[in-house]
Amino acid sequence: MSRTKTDEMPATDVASFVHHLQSSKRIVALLGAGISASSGLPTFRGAGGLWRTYDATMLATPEAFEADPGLSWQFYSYRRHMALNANPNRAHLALAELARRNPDFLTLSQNVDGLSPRAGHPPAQLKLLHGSLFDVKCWDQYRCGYIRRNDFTDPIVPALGLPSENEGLPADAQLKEAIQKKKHALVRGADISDVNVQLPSISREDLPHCPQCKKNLLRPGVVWFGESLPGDVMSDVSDWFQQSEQIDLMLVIGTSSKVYPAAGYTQLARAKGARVAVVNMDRGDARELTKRDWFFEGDAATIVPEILK
Ligand code: BV8
Repeated sequence: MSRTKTDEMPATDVASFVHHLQSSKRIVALLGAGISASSGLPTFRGAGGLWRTYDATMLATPEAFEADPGLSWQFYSYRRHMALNANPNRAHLALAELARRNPDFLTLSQNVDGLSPRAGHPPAQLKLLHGSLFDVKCWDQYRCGYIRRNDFTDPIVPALGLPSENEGLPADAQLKEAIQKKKHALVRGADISDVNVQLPSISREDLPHCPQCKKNLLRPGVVWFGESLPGDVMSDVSDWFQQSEQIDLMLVIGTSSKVYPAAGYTQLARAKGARVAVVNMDRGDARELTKRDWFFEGDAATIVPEILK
């Protein structure tokens, strides 16, 4: 947290937060990878963060998919596998409960892991800003437009099955290590064929293909860097903000607030009067807080159910 004058330090006591929550009507939450950390899913930039080794801006892009769809699909198939084997935690459940209690509460999630929907969060009050690992769509949305939602098959095609556990290193570690080597090659723009990785390079015909146009590959239904957020989601969110005369509270849970336009919603809420409560393991990611706000340091899975009960 950037050092502000002491009289502007945010509150840290739950009592004053609960008092404000009880008198709040219009509430909005922005979720990031940190809310799913306790479900066993690595974050992107935190300690041991998944992307610390993979570098998001290289793998989560259309260019990376075009350069090596097999590598991209192995990265996403691995994350689908991990998310399917994870469970929503008490923070996901507490937010779903708050949505059921308060129709004026809206959750904006940057996460693609499917844990908020699986927590029973009312769908009309949950906006997945960056799509979902479990949506798959034709590479060519312009000419074909095929999209399949809630595809939980794991692996999505046999060729994407994780290397079997009995080949020495646990499959996940082996896959991560191999992808990392290949990723460095991608970053360097080197010819990845000269990168000796254990990762089986998957031929194009073994990757998921679009059943509609029968021509293009299917791609993960997530929003990559440089891509616009889904138009329907963006207009729902802007409608919600426009309909909000005043916003009473914004919860910012488990996010480094580095990715836009998602991170920009906090300022939008402030402009409508919102007081902000940040839940994060790292003070450094709780920025621009004033004495009107709160900062709760620690694990979202522990703190969120506490402060929302
Ligand atoms: C857009 C899906 C415009 C994929 C994700 C050049 C061209 C175009 C745009 C840009 C550009 N340069 C910059 C931009 C903008 C860019 C951007 O913001 N870049 C950043 C890096 C600066 N944004 C975009 O590209 C967006 N699109 O702007 O389009 C446009 C308009 C017209 C035409 C063309 C383009 C699209 C961004 C979406 C990218 N996709 N995900 C995938 O997942 O593979 S983003 C990805 O990062 C995830 O969704 C993730 O959720 C999100 C944000 O990260 P966090 O969730 O915050 O995770 P992180 O690890 O960073 O932090 C975790 C936090 O939790 C930490 O604070 C940690 O302390 C805390 N924590 C850890 N454990 C716990 C915890 N807290 C509590 N409890 C714990 N236990």
